[in-house]
Amino acid sequence: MEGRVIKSTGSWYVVKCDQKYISARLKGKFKQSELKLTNPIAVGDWVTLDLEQNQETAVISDIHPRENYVIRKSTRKQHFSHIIASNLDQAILVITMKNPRTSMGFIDRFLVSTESFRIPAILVVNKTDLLDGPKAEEWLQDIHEIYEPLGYQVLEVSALQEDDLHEKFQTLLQDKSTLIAGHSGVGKSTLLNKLVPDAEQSTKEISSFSDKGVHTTTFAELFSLSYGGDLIDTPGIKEFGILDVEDVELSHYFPEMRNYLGQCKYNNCQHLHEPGCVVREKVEAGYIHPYRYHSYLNILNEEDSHR
Ligand SMILES: Nc1nc2c(ncn2[C@@H]2O[C@H](COP(=O)(O)OP(=O)(O)O)[C@@H](O)[C@H]2O)c(=O)[nH]1
Ligand SMILES: [Mg+2]
Ligand SMILES: [Zn+2]
Repeated sequence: MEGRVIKSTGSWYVVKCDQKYISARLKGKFKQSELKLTNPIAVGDWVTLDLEQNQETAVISDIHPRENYVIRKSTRKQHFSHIIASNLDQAILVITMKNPRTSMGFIDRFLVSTESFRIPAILVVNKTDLLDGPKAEEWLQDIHEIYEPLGYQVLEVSALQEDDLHEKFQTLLQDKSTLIAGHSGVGKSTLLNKLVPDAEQSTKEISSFSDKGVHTTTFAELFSLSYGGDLIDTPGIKEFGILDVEDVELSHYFPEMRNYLGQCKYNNCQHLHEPGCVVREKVEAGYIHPYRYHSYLNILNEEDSHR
């Protein structure tokens, strides 16, 4: 049998096979990739599984190669990584101006991550009902003006007040696997429950036979959309760690810098103070937004301090 892992609680996995949900586990040692992982199997993985004699539970015997995945550094084990989710078509970052405020720096870190994973990203501005006054208008305008020219779609919603979100998001979500991320409190669950009305219910049903008291709130979970496709909720993710991005590579993950990269005087230019740096010239000439360049410098600094 084949299926897709929709939930992981540590030792048990919930696998969706056709329309059925099966509790499955791994038996014995599992062949790992060259990555050092804390979780051998992740939400979004396609797996082969064999039913056990009771016909209710199954053993996972094989994992299909991942098309892509998002990963973060393990908080528990040094030099280990944790796969958050795999086989994604796109990622939505839910952002809010207030309650809580999402900083541009956070948005840019997220976008560097998705660029490095080669996953298209969309920004969904939530809680627009709370936005009024010139400050809010300016913030919203900045978001559109900075990110849309880079190829990131920006959508505005009020997950709390809008009731037609299922239809509003159909073109975007249909037949795709979409990861949903964002700070805690931005409204991911509220949005998810409008897009998958039975999400709360299905979570509870599946939980009852596999969880055994494990805290699942920090694990990702996959929910199926009625028009095809699915959403992967990622609670408890503060940010994706930017793994394996070398300093000289970082600018590759800023789409607005990519075009100029071959043009700097030095081919290992980090676009700081090097003479003949075309990226810096473009910042000064207004072709690259100063906020974005600022984020670039911050990420470069942070990454250095981790080494
Ligand atoms: N005003 C307003 N509040 C919202 C909106 N969406 C969600 N909230 C509220 O924000 C809080 C956090 O929402 P939740 O969905 O739990 O956020 P999550 O942590 O990202 O899953 C809840 O009290 C929601 O009712 C919105 O569009 N407008
Ligand atoms: Mg939530
Ligand atoms: Zn340069």
